[in-house]
Amino acid sequence: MTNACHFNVFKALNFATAVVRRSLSSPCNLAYPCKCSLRQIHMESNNKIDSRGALIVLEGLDRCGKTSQCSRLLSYLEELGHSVESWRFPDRNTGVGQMISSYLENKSHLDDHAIHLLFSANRWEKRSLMESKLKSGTTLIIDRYSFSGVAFSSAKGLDVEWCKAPEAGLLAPDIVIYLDISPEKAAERGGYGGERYEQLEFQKRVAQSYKMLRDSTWKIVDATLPIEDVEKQLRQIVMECVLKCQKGKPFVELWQN
Ligand code: NYM
Ligand code: MG
Repeated sequence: MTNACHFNVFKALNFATAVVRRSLSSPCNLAYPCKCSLRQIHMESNNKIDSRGALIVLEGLDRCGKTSQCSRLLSYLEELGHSVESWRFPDRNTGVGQMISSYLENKSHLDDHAIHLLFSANRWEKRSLMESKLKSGTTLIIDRYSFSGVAFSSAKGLDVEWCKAPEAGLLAPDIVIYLDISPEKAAERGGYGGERYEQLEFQKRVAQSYKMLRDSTWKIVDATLPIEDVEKQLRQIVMECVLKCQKGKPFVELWQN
C-alpha cells in the first residue's frame, strides 16, 4: 500500500470509528433500545412533499442473481423513459472501494471490525450524491447496501448492533428486495469467483443473518425461478415503488433514533 493509501485508510477508519462511538453513546443506546429505528426527514414545502426518485435495494447471497436482475431493471425503466441509474456496493472505484476490493481478493488483510467500517465509509462517501440524485428525480437501483454490511460482518461473529451503528443516518431504501435462494442451490450455480466470503459454510451463516435482519417491508422473491419470472416480479414491485416516490414520499434514515 502507498503512503497516500495508508492515509486514506487512516482517515476512513477515524471517521467511521467516530460515527460508531457517537451512535453507541447516544441516549438511545444498546442498553435502552429504541422502538423506532428509522427517522423521517422533513422535506415538505408548503405541506407538499416533493416528487423524487426511488431508492431500490436488491439483497441476497452471492450468486443469487442480483447483478443480472439489476441490469434488467435498469434497461426496463430506461425503456419506459424513467431517469434511472444502477449502483452497487461496494463501489470499488473510490479509494476506500479499492481497499475493500483488495481485501475481498485476498490481496490484503484487515481486522474484521476495520473492514466493516470501510464498507460503511464506502456508503457514506456516496450518501450526498445519492440524496441529490433522488431529489432530482433519478431512481437508483442498488446492488447491495447496509444489509449486506450487517449480514456478512455479523456472520463472522461481530455484534449485530455494533454492525448497524455506522450505518445509522444513511438513507433508508424505499424498498428492499431479497432474492431468496438456499446457500446450497447458490453454490450449485458455480462460478463462485474465489473472493473472500464465497464459500458454502460461510454463506450459510450469512443466510441466517439475513433472516434475522428481514422485516415485513422486505419483498422476498424466489430466486430459483426462471430468470424471466424473477424479472417479472421485480418489475411489478419496482414500478409500484417508483410511482409512490413520484407522487412524493418523505425520506427516511436507516437505524436512526
Ligand atoms: N459485502 C458487501 C460485505 O461484506 N459488506 C458490505 O457492506 C457489502 C456491500 O462483499 N460477498 C460483501 C458481499 C460480497 C462482497 O460484493 C462483494 P459483490 O456484490 O459480490 O461484488
Ligand atoms: Mg459476489
